[in-house]
Amino acid sequence: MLTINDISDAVRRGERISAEAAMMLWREAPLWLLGELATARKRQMSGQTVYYNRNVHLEPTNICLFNCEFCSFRRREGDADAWYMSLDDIEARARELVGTDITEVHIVGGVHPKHDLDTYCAMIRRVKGVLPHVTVKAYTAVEIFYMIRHEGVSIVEGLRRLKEAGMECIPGGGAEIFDAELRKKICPDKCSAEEWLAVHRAAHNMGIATNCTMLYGHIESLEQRIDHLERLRTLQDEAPGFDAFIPLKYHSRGNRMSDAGECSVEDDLRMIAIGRIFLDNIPHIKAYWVSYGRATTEMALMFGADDIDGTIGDTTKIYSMAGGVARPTMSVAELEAMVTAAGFHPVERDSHYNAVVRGEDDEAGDTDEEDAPTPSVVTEVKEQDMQKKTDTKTKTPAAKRHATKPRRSGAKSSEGLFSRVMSFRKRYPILANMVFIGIFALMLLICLSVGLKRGTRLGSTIEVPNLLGMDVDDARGVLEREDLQIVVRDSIFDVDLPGGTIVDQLPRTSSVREVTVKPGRKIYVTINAYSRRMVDVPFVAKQTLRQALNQIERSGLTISKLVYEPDMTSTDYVLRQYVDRREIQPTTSRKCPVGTGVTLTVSYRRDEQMVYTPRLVGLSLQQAKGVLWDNGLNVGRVVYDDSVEDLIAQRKARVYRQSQSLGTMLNRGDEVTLYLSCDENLVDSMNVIASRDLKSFEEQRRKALSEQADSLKEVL
Ligand code: V47
Repeated sequence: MLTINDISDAVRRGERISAEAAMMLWREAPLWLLGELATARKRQMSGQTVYYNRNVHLEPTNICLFNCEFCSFRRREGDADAWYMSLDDIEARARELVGTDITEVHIVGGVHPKHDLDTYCAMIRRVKGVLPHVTVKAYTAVEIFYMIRHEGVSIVEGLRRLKEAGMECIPGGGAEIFDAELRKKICPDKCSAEEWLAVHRAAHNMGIATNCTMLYGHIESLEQRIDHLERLRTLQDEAPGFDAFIPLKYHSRGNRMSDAGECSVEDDLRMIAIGRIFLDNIPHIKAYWVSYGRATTEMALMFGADDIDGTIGDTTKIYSMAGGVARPTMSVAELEAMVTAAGFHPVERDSHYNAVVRGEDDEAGDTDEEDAPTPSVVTEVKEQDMQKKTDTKTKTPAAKRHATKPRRSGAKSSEGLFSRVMSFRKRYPILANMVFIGIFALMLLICLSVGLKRGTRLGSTIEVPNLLGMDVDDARGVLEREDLQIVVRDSIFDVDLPGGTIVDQLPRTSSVREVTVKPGRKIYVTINAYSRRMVDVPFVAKQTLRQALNQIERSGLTISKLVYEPDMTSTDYVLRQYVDRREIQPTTSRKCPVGTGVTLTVSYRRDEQMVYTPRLVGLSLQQAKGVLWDNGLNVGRVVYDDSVEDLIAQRKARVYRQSQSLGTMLNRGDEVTLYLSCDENLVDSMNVIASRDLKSFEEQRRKALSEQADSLKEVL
């Protein structure tokens, strides 16, 4: 029989839990345990990071054809508080945002009877025309399904047109609750669960990332909640593309479901935690602060949420009209403070969960590194100021009197010294002036050196620790203890490495190369991303293999396999390309996670079927792969020796042996097994042998070629 302990152990081991287990956790697990388990799951998926973004919402109209029971936003045409923005109004609004630092405009509103697919596309175009660098996250699947059906086109065609207009991702709204009976009760006009899921499935297959939501805390049952989550999880298994799940707490003011009341904060925390634990394939859980308010959002971070949404700038009315946060706005400093207060590390993200790296000038309140007073100096100044204040404030009248009383003995001795100095000056004026100048110069020198030492801490330096392979959060702790700062500069994606692992650092340091810096300095690191960045798949067929390899590498994808096919006319010409066994056509617009493999079908003339095995010893795995592909061969098994202890060592390891030695004749497309080691002596000595082999191979080739040329001459 399933127990809470079994389920907890499974979650801690990073395993998936069943719907039954999720229900049991919800009903029976104490709140603290849910917090612990959801946090464990969160750590497995996004470390200590909590994301926020700089965004605005654009709600073009609140006039809506649909009439959902829970909606406080919807108005009928002609209602006194209905609004409608024309395309010009939308463009004017976008113009107001020029020069701000937002990265996302989230467009969502009522389903207006006069809007068709072209209107929706035009809205996006107007925004993108004015804000080309800002991501447009637009329209719920409900709006999309309506406009597509109204237009009489397929979902794929509708999405293609929206994407062409500039829509980059789709928000998660409109999901409400999937259960058909309940959906009929609370939002009878909206598209069905299957239609909502079909829009998201099609978007994912087209490489468009989306979010998903669930409206909870009204009249739904626990079974209906878990059923909703299960349908999301299944879709994500079949067609991955959800970036975040956003549980949306029902707000009861001003709508026809007010009698249902609102659920407790405990329910909110359980919802977030179960969402995090159950949806093990959705990278992020967003606690939408506009809906939850600040206090619950902060607590949500302890229950598995790793995103709190953005700055908003008082641009959405959906929640304020239903009793959520009124005039929602948060500054970056406030968002970051909320995350830090909960013990997590705030990271600004773009709409695809890439960390936004801003120049120092962009960072509000950031000062020039060289000019800024170092922390200890700032503390000293503050302490001196404090001392001054307490001196004047706290002195009693008696103490003040005491402070102004002349100190007799001291006064006497200083008077004596002064008159002796003056008489020396009278007697030897030149000498006295020289002595004064000397003393003054000495004092200036001392002041300068003390000042410089304080200002730049010239005296003290710190050895930069080697952070490669460390988790970014652990590294942050290490650097903070050393009085250094960490800045995540870039991210890569390696499926085999845990998210948050540091794969590069600047300045670099190693056991043979120590680097020292001044305290307070920034160490820039590149980490392995927690979730994959999506990139466009380039169309590379009808090009030479070399050109195709270059383009694939530049796009962030990799080669799965080269499949050779005989051809009458050419060798090393790409005939076709596939991703996940699906052929990519010139018109295919496909996005894939970074690092996805592309299979290329490549031509060869029968007389050019054979190739020589190239020299691979001494190369890293990445370099060896490139050389093999360049030579028309595939990578076979990759075998590491005992010196390669972890995934970071794998990146450093070099080939010391190859299954077919240099110069062996192989068929195009054959595989070569690579043996790698971190043992520098082993790699070096094998390299020496490989260099010798290369020399004799080249000599043999030269000889064979000249013999061929000679026999050709004889024939002629
Ligand atoms: O679909 C409407 C909900 C959603 C109420 O994808 C209500 O990043 C509670 O989906 N009480 C629209 N909820 C908002 C939305 C959203 C918000 C923030 C971020 C993202 C994202 C998406 O708001 C609707 C509906 O489920 N909603 N009325 C109400 N009274």
